[in-house]
Amino acid sequence: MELQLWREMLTPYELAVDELVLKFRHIIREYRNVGRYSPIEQVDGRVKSISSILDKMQRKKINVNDVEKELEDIAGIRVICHYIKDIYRMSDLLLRQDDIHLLKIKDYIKNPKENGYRSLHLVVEVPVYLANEKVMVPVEIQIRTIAMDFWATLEHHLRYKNDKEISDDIRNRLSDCAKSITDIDYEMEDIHNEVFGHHKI
Ligand code: 0O2
Repeated sequence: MELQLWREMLTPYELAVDELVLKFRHIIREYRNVGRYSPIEQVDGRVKSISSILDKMQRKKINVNDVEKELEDIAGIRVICHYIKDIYRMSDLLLRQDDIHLLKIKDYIKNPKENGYRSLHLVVEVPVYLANEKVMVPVEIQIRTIAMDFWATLEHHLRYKNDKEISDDIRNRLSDCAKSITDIDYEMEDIHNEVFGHHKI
């Protein structure tokens, strides 16, 4: 596909990312305006680069005509929360908005991946208004704690920025790190509950 066609195809995804980042920024602002702490530490969005899309198409043997149907994370939002309970609260808050249509939930917190990866993934559809039409755009929202993000960021770097295959030993050590980080996540949440009680945020 020509570069110009890729750019045209990706435009609605860019608008959808902007829209969703804004929604989360509004949530953060609302908490801060009433003097409450915001359970969201950070929110970022991106549209997958053309080269990453091509890599993933190759890896998953996806034909160019099926790319929009098959790739759910062309548009991606990452929301970093403080505590595990915040992840589910933020997900509920978002899904209550009536222009957000849930397509899929993958709960890698309740069911972590074999390598130890944890995060809540929502695939939602949002309306985007182009000059002459309204289109529904799928967006993958990854919601995770600071601790989950710490592990995922370093693991991603070790896996993707490395030409060598990861050995079983390294795989096991990464999985052990994921377990320790999970324990710390729960302990920090316990401490938070003890200090602040189980107040609704
Ligand atoms: P990037 O560079 O972050 O965009 P798959 O991608 O085959 O694992 P699928 O069905 O496409 O699986 O969707 P899934 O499981 O929801 O994963 C999509 C994204 O979640 C990945 O995108 C990563 O961002 C993140 N992710 C999933 N599993 C892992 C993992 O084991 N480690 C880390 N660090 N991140 C993970 P991309 O396109 O793989 O990468």
